Amino acid sequence: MSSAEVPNDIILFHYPFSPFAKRIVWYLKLRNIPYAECIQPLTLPRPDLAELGINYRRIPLLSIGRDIYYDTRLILARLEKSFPATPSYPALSAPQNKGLEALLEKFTVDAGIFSKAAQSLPPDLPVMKDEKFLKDREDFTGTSWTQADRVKGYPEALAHIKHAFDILEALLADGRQWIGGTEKVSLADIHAVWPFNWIADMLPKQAFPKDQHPNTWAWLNRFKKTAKEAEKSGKKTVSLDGQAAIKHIMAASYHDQQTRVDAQDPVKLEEGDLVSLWPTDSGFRHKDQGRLVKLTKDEVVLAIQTRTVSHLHDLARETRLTTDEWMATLLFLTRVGQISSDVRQEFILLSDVLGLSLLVDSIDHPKPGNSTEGTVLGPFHTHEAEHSHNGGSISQDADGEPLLVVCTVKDVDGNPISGAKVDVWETDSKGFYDVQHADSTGPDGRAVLTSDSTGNFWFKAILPVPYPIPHDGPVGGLLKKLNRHPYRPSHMHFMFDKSGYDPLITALYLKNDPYESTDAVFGVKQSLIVEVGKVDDQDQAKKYGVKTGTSLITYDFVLVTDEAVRMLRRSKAEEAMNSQGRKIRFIDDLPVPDVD
Ligand SMILES: N[C@@H](CCC(=O)N[C@@H](CS)C(=O)NCC(=O)O)C(=O)O
Ligand SMILES: [Fe+2]
Repeated sequence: MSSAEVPNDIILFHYPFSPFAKRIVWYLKLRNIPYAECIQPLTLPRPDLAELGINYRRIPLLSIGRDIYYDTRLILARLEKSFPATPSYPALSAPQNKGLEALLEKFTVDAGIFSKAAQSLPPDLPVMKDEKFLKDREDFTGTSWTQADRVKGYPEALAHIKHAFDILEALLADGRQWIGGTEKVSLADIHAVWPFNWIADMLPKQAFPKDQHPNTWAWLNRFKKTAKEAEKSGKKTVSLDGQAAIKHIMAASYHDQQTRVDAQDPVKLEEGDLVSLWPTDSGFRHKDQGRLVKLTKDEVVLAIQTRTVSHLHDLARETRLTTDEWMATLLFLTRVGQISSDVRQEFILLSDVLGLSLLVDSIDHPKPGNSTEGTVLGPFHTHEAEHSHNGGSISQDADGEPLLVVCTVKDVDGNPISGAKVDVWETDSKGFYDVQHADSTGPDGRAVLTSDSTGNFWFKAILPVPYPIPHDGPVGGLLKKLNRHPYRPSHMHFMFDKSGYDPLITALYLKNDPYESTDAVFGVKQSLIVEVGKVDDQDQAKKYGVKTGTSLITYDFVLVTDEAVRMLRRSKAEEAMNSQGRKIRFIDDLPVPDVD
């Protein structure tokens, strides 16, 4: 598929400062092959690429249809194959020079000229004063880019580059116009020219004086002029923004239909294997994962899928899903969407009754044994609650049984945490949250409090009652089919927020509730069950401004630091994967299967 906006279905992802990208730009321009481009930022992040599921960080990349090619060597080989010479796309490669082309490519890509040139970038270049750029390139090369370390490397880098200039000068010594001895510019020139052109533009001229390399300088200028002319006379390149590029790629078809996995390849991989792939020279910290589609001596092709997609496919494979079953699922999900609104969130309910909300919470917010466990958020938290002071009442429901709640917030060592933001919410005495009343006039049964200097907070509320989750919609229908009731045991929700600590979303459940062990959303945990007491002495009643005999809940909440949770999340991931006999590695804190 090709459209007017994306000529030849080609999109080049690059930025103008990249000498590697120039190889491709020159090639396309000199061969008169029209294409589109999508300009990328000079440093990470590159959200367009991330949205395409690409981790590879090097520039340029080139898409043809739905296939995305990494690395200029592969891109050029692919373009040579896909665009054989025609009168409109004149040949650039000279058959008699194939060997020289290969040698020159090896020389400029693999002999380290680019990295030595990058090492000798002059300190007065604007990017070299940009901390963000320097940090970004440290990630790219895995080496230090501090001024001090760079200065140390200059002499060796310059000597290396000078040696490379000498080799070019020798190749051009017989006075030839083009490096392959051709009449016109050829692919051999493109393979040779790009790092030297970059160096010539960038480094002070006295580093490589013209009189020492006269033929090289003349050839560089000749190339530049020829490339410029080709650019002027050819079609203007179409520029796409990221979204347009993504849209085009996702709607395109695969360009390369000749996929096969070479069984003789020493890596012994099979089609469909989950594979990680990364460059070994630079940008090696950014690894892609995908299913192996093609493996030949020159090419590895992966089908990049997000894990959700590959697991969804596995679900279908494993359960031998029928067309009817899948259609019923889609119609069910459609109904879940249709009934949802600003005040009704059927998807959260669905996630809750499937036990998924609780599972996700326990994976993402694991809690060490001595801290308060989390539980489901549920669909009824809002951001409308008013700020309340300690001792205030959060409920205006006169039918509710008065309740005093007195709590502390501490860290795992028992130190009080002051200034923690505490969100509290509960239903009215009929089991409905404020947002469920069509005639609701504002927040009720909810408040935002702040723990005081001793880590205490307290408020007046009403005794929670059991309530059914909304069950007049598709989720209710599902529960019925499963012979499950829709009730949640009596509870009150709490959410804690304090910088440096892992956010805690939890709830307290009343002991001896009839639904204690059959909660429709699996939220109850032993450690969160509380016994309701009574305010029994006068002093206490006075202190909190309640009558003696008022119901009382007390609880000591314990928060854990972000860092402790991060460590625990990691060790639990390792444990979970190892117990399934799977080897994993961590990439950006996410466990991914390790293949070697
Ligand atoms: N071997 C790769 C090298 C590409 C490369 O190193 N490109 C540089 C820009 S010239 C790069 O990616 N720099 C880091 C970045 O832009 O993220 C190729 O031929 O495409
Ligand atoms: Fe609730």
